[in-house]
Amino acid sequence: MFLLRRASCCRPKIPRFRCGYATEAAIPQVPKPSAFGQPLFQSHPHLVNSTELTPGFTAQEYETRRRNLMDSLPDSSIVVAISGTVKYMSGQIFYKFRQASDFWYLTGFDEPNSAVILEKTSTSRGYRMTLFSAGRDPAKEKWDGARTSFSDAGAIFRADDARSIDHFASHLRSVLSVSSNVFVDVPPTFNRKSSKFTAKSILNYLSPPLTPRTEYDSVVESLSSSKRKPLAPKVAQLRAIKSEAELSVMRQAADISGRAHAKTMRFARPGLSEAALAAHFEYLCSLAGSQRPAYVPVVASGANALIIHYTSNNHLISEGDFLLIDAGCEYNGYASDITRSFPASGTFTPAQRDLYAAVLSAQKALIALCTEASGLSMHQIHLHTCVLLREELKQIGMDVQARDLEQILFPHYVAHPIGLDLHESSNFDRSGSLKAGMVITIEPGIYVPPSPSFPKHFHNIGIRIEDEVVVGKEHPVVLSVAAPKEIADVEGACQGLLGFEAF
Ligand SMILES: [Mn+2]
Repeated sequence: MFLLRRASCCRPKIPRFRCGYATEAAIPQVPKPSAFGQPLFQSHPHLVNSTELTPGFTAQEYETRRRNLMDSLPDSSIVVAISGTVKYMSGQIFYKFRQASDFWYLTGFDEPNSAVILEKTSTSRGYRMTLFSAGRDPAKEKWDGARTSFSDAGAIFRADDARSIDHFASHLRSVLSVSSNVFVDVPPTFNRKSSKFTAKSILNYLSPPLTPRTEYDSVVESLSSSKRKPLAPKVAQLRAIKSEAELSVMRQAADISGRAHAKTMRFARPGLSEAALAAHFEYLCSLAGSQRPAYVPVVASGANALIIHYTSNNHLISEGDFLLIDAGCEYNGYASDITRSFPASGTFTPAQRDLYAAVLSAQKALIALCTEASGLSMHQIHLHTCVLLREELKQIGMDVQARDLEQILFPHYVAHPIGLDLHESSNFDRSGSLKAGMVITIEPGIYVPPSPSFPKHFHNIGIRIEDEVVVGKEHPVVLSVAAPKEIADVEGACQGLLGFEAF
């Protein structure tokens, strides 16, 4: 009795999101190991519900994405999307696999060494889908875990045909001859050395080589023709506007990260290492169901906060330090990205308070502009940031030139689109008007170097306040509300007055 009570009261609270916990009475009985290469309802009902293909998304959602993509392309087009590959840290030591974003967006299929070909047709579906994957291999699965069979892959992921990746090159060749436009991306990481995106890399990319060299070469020659067009800008147009399901998952990702920020404020204290705060944040996110950090976190104490991408995170926190944490988790495929700044002591000094209030005031004014009705572009919001920050600084006794602001005090951009990727910027038009359903960050900052040009009491303070904002027709919606931001709330979180415990 005693032991039982002790055990139950020591258990962690059940986190708010699906993360692998269930009450004992409701532990679903499923066969182990799984027969699939990724969590599905059949194998992981605690992660994927009966209406979903991947956590948070129905098969119909993926169907709609493919349909929208094919509808945006001219007749006689095909789309070729390639999976990610396992990346290696060193020798045979691999990193945890992460699927390529566009391939994931179009299929929901989470295995490496896979590809999909979509052929535009005049059928009611609008396209034909062929999914290529590694398929079952008991010898390899004994080492690396289950893979989805071709028949399951076809049925579950709604492919007209699902077959071995060994057939990819020959199938590609057969459809190339009857297509006028081939939308395909060469994986951008492949040819860093030469900085050239050659068509050859697409087939080299799939490893190990799966069909004879000669067959690759002939397909490559076809791909090199003028038919070939980049796929990423087309998919980016769709990815820029988030669906309700995407917004829901992004809110959960931001909620997990926001609560981890609040708890890490409580956990922080002078004498701890920056690394301990990073570890604490990542632990809390993982426990809440996040699959990985969305990026290497910045945990910067004192003057380290002046380094925008400070990620060594290995100094000790001193008494009186102001801290900057830029950290976010990835949850069910979607990134979150939040920055908070707070005093290590739990109480702002007058100088920290003045500078923080200036950045916060600008940040809130900028968020209010994130509407379709404003007619503004992301770039106009950036320009407005520079004006606002100068006005705010003037009010606290820092009268700075525009040049000093943009080159020294606020040297980075104020926003970037976010979604499956942390920075969905490469195909995003910064000068296009914001549209409802876009999600962007708003992240003004001020970083004061120890220069006689600036008031001494602000020296070595670095502040950034970053939220994720859904652009609305008339009103913006902040996804990252769980992370305390107002001065009273930040002090409350640090001092344990907001109801957030450190763990
Ligand atoms: Mn960011």
